[in-house]
Amino acid sequence: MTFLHTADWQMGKPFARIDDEQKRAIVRQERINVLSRIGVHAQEQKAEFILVAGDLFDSPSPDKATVSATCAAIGSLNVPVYAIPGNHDHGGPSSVWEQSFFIHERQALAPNLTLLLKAEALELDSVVLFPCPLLRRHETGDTTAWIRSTDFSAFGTKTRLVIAHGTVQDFGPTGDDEDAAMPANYLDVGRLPTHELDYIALGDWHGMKHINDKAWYSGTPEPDRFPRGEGNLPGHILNVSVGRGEIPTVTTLSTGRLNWHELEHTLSEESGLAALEKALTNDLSLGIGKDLLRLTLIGSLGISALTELESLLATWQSRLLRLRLHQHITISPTDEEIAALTQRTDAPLIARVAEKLIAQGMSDGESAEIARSALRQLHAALK
Ligand SMILES: [Mn+2]
Repeated sequence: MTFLHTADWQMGKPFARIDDEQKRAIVRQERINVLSRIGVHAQEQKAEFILVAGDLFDSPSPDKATVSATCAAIGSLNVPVYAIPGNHDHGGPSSVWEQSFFIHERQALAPNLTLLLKAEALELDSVVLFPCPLLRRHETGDTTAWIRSTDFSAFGTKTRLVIAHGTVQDFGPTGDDEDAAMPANYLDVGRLPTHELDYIALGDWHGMKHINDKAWYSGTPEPDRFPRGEGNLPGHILNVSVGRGEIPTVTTLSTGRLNWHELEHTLSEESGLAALEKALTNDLSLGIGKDLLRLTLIGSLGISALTELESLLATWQSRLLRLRLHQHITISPTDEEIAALTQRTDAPLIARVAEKLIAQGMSDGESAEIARSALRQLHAALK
């Protein structure tokens, strides 16, 4: 028996930090588009159904257009889809799942979608699902705990699948969720009666992650943030083949389209801007309208080179879906530039001012920043 495991679609994620409205729309739309790529995999793999381990929507109150577009995209998947609410789209009173508009659109557009809003076994033809829905954003209890007291004898030889959303281990100070200040939604996977279960489909961690023989995070099918640390592999879904009492065979299928890059680059007078251009064009092979880049620039540049850098960055600002810049460049006038500014026998006052600005611009802080900016203006004015 084969099925697909995915999670963290976060439909309707606003991407508010992308200033350009058109680019923001592209990044948002790609989250809907990824479902058609999941659909192709479902056909090719002959998947019986798709499990969505939480955070189908980015918020418990997505706008109507997001609800309609998501239901239509799910409806075009030609297999049943089973989903639990996660922390972003938790269940409970007045959640999206209870709203009449969602209920209407689900019936009209996505009759193949089943929401698992209760922590109780759901017996299907060949499998039993053990859903662990989140009914609030931060759950202090372990949502998988109810499974421990289940009487499994009733389920015979049907394959048993757990669907849960949360953290299974300390992934770092905030886990993978931007708003989780403490380890809420902790899942004690180690206490599950593993021998009675065949697969544990986990959601919340946005990268693909193998927890044990039976427990996996699929990660988000379309990356939605800049990389965090090693071993994070977003942009995939998992193809799972398993029967009762077997160790599942799990393979990774690629679904992501947008590339979220991270680059730290040191600029120097010797390497100039050519090395940076090469890194962006050849090494990252950044293209138009498909890449986002977090770029950290360190080092120092001369006055003219700094102006050239600004023009280079403006070009990439235009080409990329997003350029998030952390610039720690110090201005370091070339010998030529210093000479041109300070050795002006025709204007000794300018020479003295320039000398002072150069000295002030060497240090850190706001006044150094102002000095560097003043020096650039002086340089431009005298050109
Ligand atoms: Mn989550």
